[in-house]
Amino acid sequence: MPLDIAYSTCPHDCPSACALEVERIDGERIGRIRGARGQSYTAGVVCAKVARYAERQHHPARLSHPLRRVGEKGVGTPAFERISWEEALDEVAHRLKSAAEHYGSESVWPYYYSGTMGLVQRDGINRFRHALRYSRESLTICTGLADAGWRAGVGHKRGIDGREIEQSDLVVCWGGNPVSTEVNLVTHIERARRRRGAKLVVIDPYRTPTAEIADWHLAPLPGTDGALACAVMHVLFKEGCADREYMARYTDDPQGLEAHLESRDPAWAARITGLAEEEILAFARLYGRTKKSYIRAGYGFSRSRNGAMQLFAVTCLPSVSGAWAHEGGGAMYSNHHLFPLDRTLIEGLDVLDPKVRILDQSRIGPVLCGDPSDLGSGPPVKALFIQNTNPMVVAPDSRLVHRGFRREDLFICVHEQFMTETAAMADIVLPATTFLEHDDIYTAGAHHFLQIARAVLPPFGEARSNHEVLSSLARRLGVSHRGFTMSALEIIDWTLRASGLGDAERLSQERWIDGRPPFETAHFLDGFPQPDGKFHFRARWGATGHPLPAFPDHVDIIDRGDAEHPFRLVPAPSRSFLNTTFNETPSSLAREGRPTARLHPEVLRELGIAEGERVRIGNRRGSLVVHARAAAGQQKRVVVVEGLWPNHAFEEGVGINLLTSAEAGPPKGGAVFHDTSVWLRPA
Ligand SMILES: Nc1nc2c(c(=O)[nH]1)N[C@H]1C(S)=C(S)[C@@H](COP(=O)(O)OP(=O)(O)OC[C@H]3O[C@@H](n4cnc5c(=O)[nH]c(N)nc54)[C@H](O)[C@@H]3O)O[C@H]1N2
Ligand SMILES: Nc1nc2c(c(=O)[nH]1)N[C@H]1C(S)=C(S)[C@@H](COP(=O)(O)OP(=O)(O)OC[C@H]3O[C@@H](n4cnc5c(=O)[nH]c(N)nc54)[C@H](O)[C@@H]3O)O[C@H]1N2
Ligand code: SF4
Ligand SMILES: [Mo]
Repeated sequence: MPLDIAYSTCPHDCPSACALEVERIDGERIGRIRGARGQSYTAGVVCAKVARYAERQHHPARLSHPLRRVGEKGVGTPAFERISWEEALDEVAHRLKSAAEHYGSESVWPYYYSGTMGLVQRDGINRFRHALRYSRESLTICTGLADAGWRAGVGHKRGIDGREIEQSDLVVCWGGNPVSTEVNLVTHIERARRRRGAKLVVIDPYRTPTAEIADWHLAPLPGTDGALACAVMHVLFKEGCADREYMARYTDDPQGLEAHLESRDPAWAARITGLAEEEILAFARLYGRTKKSYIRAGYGFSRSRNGAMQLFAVTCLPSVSGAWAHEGGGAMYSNHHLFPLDRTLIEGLDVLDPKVRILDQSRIGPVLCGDPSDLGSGPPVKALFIQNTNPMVVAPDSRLVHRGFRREDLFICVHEQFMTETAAMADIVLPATTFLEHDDIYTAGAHHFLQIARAVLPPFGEARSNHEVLSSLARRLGVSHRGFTMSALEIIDWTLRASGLGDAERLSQERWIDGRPPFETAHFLDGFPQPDGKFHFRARWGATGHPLPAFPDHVDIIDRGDAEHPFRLVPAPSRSFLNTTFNETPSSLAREGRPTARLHPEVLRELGIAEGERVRIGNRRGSLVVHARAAAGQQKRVVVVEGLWPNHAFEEGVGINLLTSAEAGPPKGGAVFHDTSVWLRPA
């Protein structure tokens, strides 16, 4: 059978955005997927779940035609009947229109996230929203807190090129688990270890697969990294490892910072973090004496009420040591704003009305349940149109989310590839194409490439792309915006040209553009992207009425727990699922086993639970049962449940986000998944 290699880009919500080479069989099916060798960040490597993407692409449960729910909500496929695209689109258009007519346009909430990271297929929903004055969405669930923390000091969402890690002598993975969540980073770290004997330090509350391969694992309590970072800086100042010349030139207030840190010594941080004082001191000395030190800030330690501050505090380290100035030195969080892309056409910024209300995506539970602090003076949400996300599982405080989705007066349309637990709540379900079946362009969190992926397969069944569906609805709703008359490729072409980045034809041929800036700019030696050109030790948080101070610190606003809730839950990502994507493929399910709590061996003993037995975890929001597993390398108070399992994988049908809070982290919102105190009992 004829086999050829097609080029693509991984669309999933993963910093790596790998350049892919896809085996194509008969032009209809795919075989194995490999990482492109020629793209120097991907460097020929992809994760196991995407290597076997054929399992997901050709999964027997892919949605192939539009469906109308005729049975109970939440049951899934048996509760739906097949309908035509015409019927489905007519009904959705009718229901959105009637909600807007009766309750105002803000009663419609187009709700999305990053199931695909393709700019056209992901963000086109904003053009639809703005053209119809539907409620806006604040994208807080993943990056809200981390963005605020990074920007407070550095100013702009770009960092030191991961390819420079080859030149580093010390790599610190801080609150991230790249072995599971961003495998390509490990390629570059391993090169530095092999070639230069670089050290790898992992800072994570539990022994992740990344901690297992590290030279050194520091396991603080969740939500205490601000204290650790301050103590490290305290030592740098005390022991002559602070680069005063660098700070005088490139930072705003080094004297103020030094005075502020005077009282924040390792003994103070040891009390807060639960680490030993000597450990903190030794790490500070290692960091302070290594100029080519590269901090890879993950998202994990930003998912706390004090998360923006935690990330900010860590970005201050290379500004005290001066590591930013050295090749292989500095820090990295995300590069999503590296390319100055003109997003006007994709997102319909020309028709955005800033007066339209903004709803917080992480608070979808409270929003749907009518919380006045979310709705403001606007109407209740009466219609949801969902693409690219699975809030019935991924959003915090599931109890409220589920109650909201069960409302009989709420119209729900879900455009999906699978009958997710969110789709099962919909009135109309529309089948979506995968990245192999539509065109798009991609920036990346972790690297410096802008990439394209052209469709390499025909759409499965009757599946249509996000762009096609939005265009058909827009026509039915009388929207005249030109974006809805163009193809995805025409939008890509316009966007590239308007951004001075060539055109679609050229990018299709070249596959990627390397946007690495010159060394001086990349390392902020021509100034930090702040109004005064300096790194800010004094954060201007850009919002009022929040509890974050200006200087880096431990801010004690976390859910610390109490006598009734002595444990701290970390519901971290698993290796074989990507959020909830892949939690439907047989090999991922087989590798992950079942929902499991990792507990300190002494805690198991104290609870009288044997390895593999059931344990109930709960707090004021509810409780659920998982199986226990003894895990060394974490503090006694820490409980880890890797996910994201479907709700139905739990005995009582509700998943881990039953326990997490929908409280918005300061300064401007953000989900606080890893900031949850709980109790444990034998089940
Ligand atoms: N296989 C796989 N890959 C993924 C994903 C997935 O679910 N599975 N998800 C994708 C997405 S959407 C994202 S945003 C990224 C996320 O990838 P990461 O940047 O790795 O961030 P998190 O997944 O939130 O958490 C990572 C680690 O942070 C730790 N952590 C939690 N709280 C704290 C804390 O207070 N301090 C410290 N030091 N560590 C803490 C957790 O224990 C966890 O090991 O990965 C992407 N890639
Ligand atoms: N407990 C806990 N909860 C978490 C996290 C955690 O660490 N712990 N992580 C949080 C984070 S970081 C994130 S980013 C969120 C992510 O949560 P989600 O954004 O909901 O991510 P997924 O679960 O992968 O859902 C994406 C959905 O998009 C669909 N999809 C993919 N491509 C397309 C397309 O082209 N068109 C359409 N219409 N659909 C498509 C997929 O089939 C999938 O069902 O979860 C958050 N929730
Ligand atoms: S590592 Fe991330 S970007 Fe690369 S193939 Fe896997 S999911 Fe996709
Ligand atoms: Mo995320």
